[in-house]
This record gives sequence, C-alpha cells and structure tokens, in this order.
Amino acid sequence: MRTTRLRLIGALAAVLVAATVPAAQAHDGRPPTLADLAERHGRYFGSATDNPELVDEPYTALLGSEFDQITPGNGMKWYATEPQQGVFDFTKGDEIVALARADHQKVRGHTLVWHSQLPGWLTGREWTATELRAVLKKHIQTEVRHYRGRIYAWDVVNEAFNEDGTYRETVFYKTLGPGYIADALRWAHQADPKARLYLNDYNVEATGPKSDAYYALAKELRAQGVPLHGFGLQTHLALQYGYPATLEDNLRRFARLGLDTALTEVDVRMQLPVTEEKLAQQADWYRDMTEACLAVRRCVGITVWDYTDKYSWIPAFFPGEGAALPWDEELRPKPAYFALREALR
Ligand code: 9MR
Repeated sequence: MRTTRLRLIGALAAVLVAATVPAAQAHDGRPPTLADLAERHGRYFGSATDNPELVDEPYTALLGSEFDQITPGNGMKWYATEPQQGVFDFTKGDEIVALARADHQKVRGHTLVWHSQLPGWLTGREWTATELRAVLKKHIQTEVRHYRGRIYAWDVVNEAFNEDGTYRETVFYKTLGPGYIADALRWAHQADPKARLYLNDYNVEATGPKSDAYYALAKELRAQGVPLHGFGLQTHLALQYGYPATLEDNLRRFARLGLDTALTEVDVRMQLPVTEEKLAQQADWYRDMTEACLAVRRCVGITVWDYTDKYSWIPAFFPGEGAALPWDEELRPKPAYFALREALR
C-alpha cells in the first residue's frame, strides 16, 4: 500500500518536472516530443496558433511542450497590426511572442505583404505609386522593427503568384510593379538584419508553373544581392488532389540557390467522413513530407497550421472537408502524429 502510494507520488513528481522542462530538451521519463526529435536533425517542429485559442489550457499545454516553433495564424497580419493608417497595434502578436519566449520557441513572423486580410483604409481607395510605396515601407519597417531580435524568420511577401506562374494582380503589383517584392525584402532587412526573410506560398510543393516562377524570381533576386534567405512552402494538401511527389527535388533546387526552405503551414485535409483508410493515407503523407524535408539539408523545419482539428481553418473554408491535422478535436494524437514521430526518429 505504502510503496504503491510512494510510487504514485514519484510518478506525479516526474510529470510535474516534465511539465516545467523546456520543449527543446530531451530528458528521461517522458518520450521525446516532435520538437526533441526534430532538433536531433537540426530542424524545428512548429505549429501555428491564434490568440482566441490561448485561453484553452489543455491546448496551450501541448502547444508549449510538443513544439519548438510557433507562428501566429492571424495576429501579425496587416489588418491586425495597422488597423488605421499610421496607428499600429501589436498586442496580438506580442501575446504570441511572449508565449513563445516562455516556452523557449522560435517565432515565424506571418506576414508583412499579402493581398488578403488588409485593413479597409488600404483597400478602400486608390493610391499613387509614391503614396503606396511610402505606406508599404512604413508598415514593413514599423512591424519588423517592433519585433527586431525576436523573430526567427519573416514571411515578407505571401502568395505573390497565380497558379500559372504569372504575378497575382494585387494592389501592390498593380500600383508598384514586380519590384515591390525586392523593395519589401530590402526594407525588412534594414529593420532587422538578423531575421531570415522568406517568400511564402501554397501549391508550390511540386515542381510546376507556380514553383518555377518562384525559382526564377529567387534566382534573379539572389543575383541582384536582394536579401532573400528562404522559400516557404505552405503545404496545404488535400487527399483528393494527390501527393506532390516532386517535393524533395523541388526543395533541393531552392537549396542549390543558397536558400533555406521550410514547410510553413502544413495540413492534409480530406473529404468527410473520416475513415481509417483516409487517416492511414494522411499519415503516409505526413511521413513522406517529413522525410523529404530531412533529406534536404537546407529544409530547416516544419510547421503545422495549428496542430489540432479543433482549431483548423479547413472546415470553415472547405465545407465537407476537415480532419487535416495530426491531433483530433479532443487533442488525441492521430495516425499522422505517430507517422511524424517515425519519420523524425
Ligand atoms: O489560419 C488563418 C485563418 O484563421 C484565417 O481566417 C485565414 C484568412 O484568409 O487565414 C488563415 O491563414 C492563411 C495564411 O495566413 C496564408 N496561407 C493560407 C492560410 C489559410 O487560409
């Protein structure tokens, strides 16, 4: 009886100790986390998160222990950070950076220049090139300066190309021409010379017109000495559209340009209902993409676009689809989670 109770107390103490040990450290008594396993390869393993979720304690406990990198899903976007022209609000991003600091995690800053989630004051009127240039420069430099030294990498320009590899006709492109991308990178670099600066997009995992456009642009920017350090592949996959089999080759060609790569917003959605077969296929895809990243030295890390189906963006955007993440809505690990562990072992 007494020994049982002592053992129980011992086990409880081990759990308490484990809960206070930073994610970065592997230690006895608890299986290594995804972050621990990734770190053995010199990689990070991260998750997106969002401010409203941070009141969910079981959720934040896993977020703080399993991952060594986080990305704010919305809190650093333009509508959140400059809601009125010249009036900056960093409370949401600050909350996430503070959490990351407490949990010893890197932060990917997301995102400085994007056509979506812009404030009304920016989209609601016409701008001359001179005006918009000044607005863009001020936005980038104020935000990057605010977080200087605390952001590992910035998604400086997000989703700049169409599927066919032509430039997306955003307000920035239409008003400033393609040079807005190089300018954005230079301005961000001035504001935080140590941050790694990325271009980031979806449907660029396989080689093809869209990723080719990034390859050509990255090559040109590097040749011109523009501070571009990485290419982010969002990796929003869907079982019904097939696995991007050329992912590893694609990562490798960017590495040859001297760029880091990262899988920045991973999820693998499926048409509902969930079946065991679909979960098994999803697990295979998570394993395959992790192996592809580990096979290419400059693929620096993987970030899931939140880790639990409870907070996935998918059901709201793709009705009838979901179950895209490695943990289910009750925070129970799915086959994909165990596949990630296997791939990282
Ligand atoms: O996760 C984000 C979600 O909460 C927002 O409603 C959505 C609005 O577009 O943006 C989501 O994140 C996007 C990311 O910023 C860029 N790549 C696509 C992501 C999913 O839409």
